Amino acid sequence: MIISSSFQKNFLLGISSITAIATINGCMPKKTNTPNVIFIYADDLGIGDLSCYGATKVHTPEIDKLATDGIRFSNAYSPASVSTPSRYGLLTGQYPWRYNNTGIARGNAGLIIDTAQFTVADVFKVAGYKTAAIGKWHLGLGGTSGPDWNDTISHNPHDLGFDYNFIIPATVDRVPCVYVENDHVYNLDPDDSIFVDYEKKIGNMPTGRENPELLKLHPSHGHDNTIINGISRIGYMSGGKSALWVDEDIADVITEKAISFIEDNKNNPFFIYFCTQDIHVPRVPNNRFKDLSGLGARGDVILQLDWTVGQIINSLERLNILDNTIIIFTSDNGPVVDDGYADQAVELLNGHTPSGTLRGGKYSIFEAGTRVPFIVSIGKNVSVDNLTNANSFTNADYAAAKDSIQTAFFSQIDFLASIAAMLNITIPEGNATDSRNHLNALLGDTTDNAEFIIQQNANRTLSIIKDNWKYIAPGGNYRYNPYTNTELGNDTIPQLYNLIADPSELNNVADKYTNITDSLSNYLKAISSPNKQ
Ligand code: NG6
Ligand code: CA
Repeated sequence: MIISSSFQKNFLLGISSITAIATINGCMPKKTNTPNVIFIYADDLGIGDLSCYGATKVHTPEIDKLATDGIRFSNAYSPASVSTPSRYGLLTGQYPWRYNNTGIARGNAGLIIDTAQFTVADVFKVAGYKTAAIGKWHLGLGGTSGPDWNDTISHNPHDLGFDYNFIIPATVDRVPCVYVENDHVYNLDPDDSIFVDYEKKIGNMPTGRENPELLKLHPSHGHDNTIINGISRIGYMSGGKSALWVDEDIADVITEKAISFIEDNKNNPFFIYFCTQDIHVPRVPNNRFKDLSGLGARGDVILQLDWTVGQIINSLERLNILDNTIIIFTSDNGPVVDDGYADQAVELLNGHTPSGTLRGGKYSIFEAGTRVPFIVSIGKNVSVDNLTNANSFTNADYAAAKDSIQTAFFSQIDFLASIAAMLNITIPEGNATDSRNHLNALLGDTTDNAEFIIQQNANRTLSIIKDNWKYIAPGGNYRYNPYTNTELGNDTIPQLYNLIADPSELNNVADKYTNITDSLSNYLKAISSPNKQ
C-alpha cells in the first residue's frame, strides 16, 4: 500500500498534537532525564526500625509508602558504623579509612573534606541542578583550626558544590547547639558572641556535671558538659543565646527549610542532601509525638522521622513534581539503644529489635553496624530507560520490581559514580576513586551486584564482603563499646562468615576455609594498600 506523503505528514502531525494535548492535560507527561533527587539520610536508624523492614512494635506508614512505591534493599551498606566516616564516604566516593581525620568529629572541627574534591553535590551541580545540604552535617566547618562562629564561616558546604545549606554543624549532642545557614550562624545576635571549647569549661553556662538539678534529660554516660535547653551536651559553649536551637522543634525547622528549597526550585532540577537529626540522641520529640509510640523517646522520634518523610512527599505531590523525583531513604549507620542519655529507650523497648536478626549495631563491624535500611522510589515520569543508558533496565522492569526487595549488594560509597553515570557526568581524574557505577542496582536491577563491599567500624577495623562471604580483618583493642555495650566485632584473629548460611555471624569459619580467608585478606590488603590509590 502506498501512503501519500501528505497523509503521512498529517497523520504524524495528528499524533504529535494529540501528544501535546495529552501532555498539557497531564495524561501522558514527558519523561525526564534530569529527575530531582532527594537523599534522606537518617541518623542511627537500624534495619529493624521500620515496619516495611518487619518491625511490628513501631509503625512507619509514610516510609512504608515510599517502599511500596519503590524498592527496598536487603543488602545495602553505609561505609562505616558511625556518622562522620559514613558521610565522608557517601559524599566523596573515597573510603574514609584512607584518611586520618575522618573519626567522629567534634563540633568545632575544621572541614574534613578537601574543598578541591569532587563531591556528590558537584555531580549534580555540573549537571545543572540546584543543590542543598539541609540538617545534620558532621563533617567539620572552617579551616584547620575550625570555624569562627561569629563571622563568615569559611570552608562550608558551598565549597563542596552545595548552592544552599542549612545545617546542624555536628550532632545534636555536641555544642554549639546552633544552625548554620550558608556561611553564618543562623539568628546570631552580634553582641552575644559564641565561644566553644571541647577541653575545658568556657563562660558561665551551667554544666550537667555541676548542676544536674537543672536537667530535664539526664546523661547515662558522657554528655555532662554545657546545658542547652535542659539537656547537657558534649563540649562547652557560651553565648549565642538567640541562636540556640530548641530540640523539640528541629524536625519542624529542617523540614520547613527543605520544603522551601523544593518550592523555590520546583521548575528546575534539584538535589537535596537532607539529613535528619532523628533518631540520634538526645531523642527529644516534638509534643505531637511525645509518648505516641509506646516505646519511649526512641520510638517517638522514629514516628517523628516518619512524619518528616511524609511532609517531603506531600510537598512534592502538592507541587506536582513527585513524579519527576527520585527519593532515596537510608541511614548513616546502624542502631543503638542507650547512646548516652537516660531516655528509657532500653526499658521501653518492649520486644522491638532495632538490629532485626543481625549482630552488632552502631560502632560495630558486624552486619547491624552498616547494613542499613535503603529505599529507592522513582517517580513515574523519570525515564529509567534513558538513565541506565544501555537500556538494560527499563521503566517496565522498574514497574515490575516495585514494592519488592532488592537483593543486590550496594554500598553508599558507590552512589557518587552511579549518579554521575545517570547524569552522564565525567568524574575528574583522581576523584571518587573508590566509587563504582552501580546505577542499575540503584534503580532496581537485582543482577547488578557490587563486586565487593568494604566497611569500617568506629575503630577502623575493616571488613570485606564478596560472593556472600564476609571477612573481618584482625584489629581493634576492644570487643565491646564500654558505654553502649555493643559488640564491636574486633578480634585478634581473622573472622570469616558465610552471610547466606549464617546471616547473624555466629560461626567464625576462618580456620575451616583458610583459602577463602587468605584470598579475601589479600584482596582487602590490595585495595587498602596506599599504592593502589
Ligand atoms: C560517641 C558518643 C555518642 C554519639 C557518637 C557519635 C559518648 C560517650 N558517646 O562518642 O553519644 O554522639 O559519639 O554518633 O560521648 S554519630 O552517629 O554521630 O557517629
Ligand atoms: Ca549516626
